[in-house]
Amino acid sequence: MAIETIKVPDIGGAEGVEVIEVCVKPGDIVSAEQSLVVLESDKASMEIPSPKAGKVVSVLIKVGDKASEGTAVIELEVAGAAAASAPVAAPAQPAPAPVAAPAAASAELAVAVPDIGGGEGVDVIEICVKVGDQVKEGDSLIVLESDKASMEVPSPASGTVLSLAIKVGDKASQGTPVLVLSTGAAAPAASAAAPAASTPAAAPAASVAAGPIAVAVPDIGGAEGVEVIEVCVKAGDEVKEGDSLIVLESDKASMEIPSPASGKVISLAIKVGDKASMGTPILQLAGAGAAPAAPAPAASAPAPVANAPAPAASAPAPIASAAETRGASSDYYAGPSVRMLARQLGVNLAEVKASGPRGRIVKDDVKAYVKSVMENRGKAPASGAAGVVGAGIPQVPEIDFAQFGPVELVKMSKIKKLTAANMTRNWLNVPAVTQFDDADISEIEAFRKSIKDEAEKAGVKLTPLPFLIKACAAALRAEPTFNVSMHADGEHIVQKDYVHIGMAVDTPNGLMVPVIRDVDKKGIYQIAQESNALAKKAREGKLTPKEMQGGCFTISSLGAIGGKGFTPIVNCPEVAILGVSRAEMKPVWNGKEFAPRFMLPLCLTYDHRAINGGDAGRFFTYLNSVLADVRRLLL
Ligand code: CAO
Repeated sequence: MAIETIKVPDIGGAEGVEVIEVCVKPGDIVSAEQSLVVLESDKASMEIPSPKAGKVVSVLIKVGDKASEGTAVIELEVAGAAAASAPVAAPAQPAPAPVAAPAAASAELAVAVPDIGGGEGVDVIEICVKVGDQVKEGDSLIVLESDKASMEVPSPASGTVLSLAIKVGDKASQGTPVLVLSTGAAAPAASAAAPAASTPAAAPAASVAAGPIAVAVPDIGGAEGVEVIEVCVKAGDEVKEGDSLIVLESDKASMEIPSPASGKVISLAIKVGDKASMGTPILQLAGAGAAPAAPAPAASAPAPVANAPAPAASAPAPIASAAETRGASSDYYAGPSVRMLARQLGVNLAEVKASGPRGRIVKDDVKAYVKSVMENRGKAPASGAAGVVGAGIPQVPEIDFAQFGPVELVKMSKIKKLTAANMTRNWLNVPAVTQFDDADISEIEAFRKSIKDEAEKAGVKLTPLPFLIKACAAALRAEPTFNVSMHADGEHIVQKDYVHIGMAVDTPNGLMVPVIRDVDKKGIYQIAQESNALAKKAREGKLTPKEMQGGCFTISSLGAIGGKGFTPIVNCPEVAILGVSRAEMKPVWNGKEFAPRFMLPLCLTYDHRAINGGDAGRFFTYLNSVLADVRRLLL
């Protein structure tokens, strides 16, 4: 037996990287390659594996420590060999070039797994192509995943896939045949295209000057036209050297571009959605002094592919809002071993609550998620308890419609996809009841018409909608059972003491629900002005997430379009929604005779967990009384 000190290996020159997790304790028996600690810079996370099997004698590092190459991690009792200060093997990382060996002096190219940093028998978890596919140079062919890193193996050339030599579940090492490619030309030499987690080189991109400096995208490993997915600063912000300025994301990796110096952002030259390459201007920085060399965009370390943390969702969202995008786009932040565990357990990481630093999902989070799902099996799901509802619902079979006639596949907009997901979630979660009634709005209509011209002169387009919004606010105050949300714990009701009302707007991109705040404190003109402005912004696609959040109740008006009634779907986490159809002049019996009255068909859908039929009846009666006599709005 010998005691060896296990140290942090070469982590690509990174210095003082924070220890965010210590995975072992004294007495633990570890196997070779088992993770000892997790390091995380603000750009990448990496697991440091044990170079050999043994028993942990002592742990020399703790969470919060800063580690660099050579920092002692543990003392390990190993069998045989004399004690030595053993450097550990660097964590497996995707290495640059796939091996492309010419199959013959023909147009066929046999593609094999490139040098993957010494990784042996690494799992093939995805085959991205099939025989007959056309691939471009750099397209991913397969995805490999060890418990330390995941990596995509890109095609070294463009061509057609002739045959596959590998399948999901196979174990791959350097040289393992992947496929044969028909390149349509003499086989090219092995390409040096970098796979997923290649490390962009450091390159100063800021001009060196005492005054304002122009900051541009540094060398990002030759990548061209990479999409800007986040701009982390705005004009006027003070940034420190190393602070992230923008985040770029290709289909292979995401990287943050740090500030090369401290200073104040004068102006931005880039926006989300732009395509960036080395040299693309980012911003002007003032007061930066002599700009130091820009650090590399991503930590030059053996970093596994880790998605950037999702932007925080600030509030429960209406039908389409930024708060919904996290789950929908599977933006989560987790190391490869956590991803592997999640896959083994069939866990969708997008549904797991992160407890690690900077929103990182750790193994315990995955386990806690599985535990809660198991515990909740059979229990009635609370509102928003995603993941435990809808299970077992048979899938609608996929149908080839082309067999019946000509068809075209039209891509759904992001908002339409979000709306579809949210409608399904709300439909499955809410035991909803819809009640119908006709409100007599003859007086409101007469009043509206009498002041319509005056309103127009004041720049306000006055439709029945602002009266309805105002009347609903009064009804929410009168019947506070409607102004609640179900708490996610399934044991509480959240009673609200504010009245924010959402209105569904039909836009070319899909349904949006902007929210008018504090409706109970506003007059009809102000509500009309705000609803017109929000509807305009919605149609122009300019609503901010904040403008779509915080609603207590939604009105969906199809009055201008037509129809006699419909059953709107509750917009969770709200508990009720009012559907409005087209008002019509109708004969109404007044006790003596039929009188012509302007009747507005209303449909009130409510969540029967929060609201009883009696509550709904009272709400409707109150609402109708306010709509029947506009003076009541003053009360
Ligand atoms: N009955 C009769 N006429 C009505 C009416 C009603 N219930 N509601 C509106 N109208 C009239 C208006 O008075 C206006 O006519 P005038 O100019 O002569 O006064 C005309 O219809 C057009 O109104 P509008 O649509 O411009 O304005 P609005 O305030 O009624 O509606 C908005 C605004 C944003 C709600 C609407 O444009 C919209 O997008 N509605 C669709 C909502 C939707 O898709 N809901 C379904 C979602 S759930 O499946």
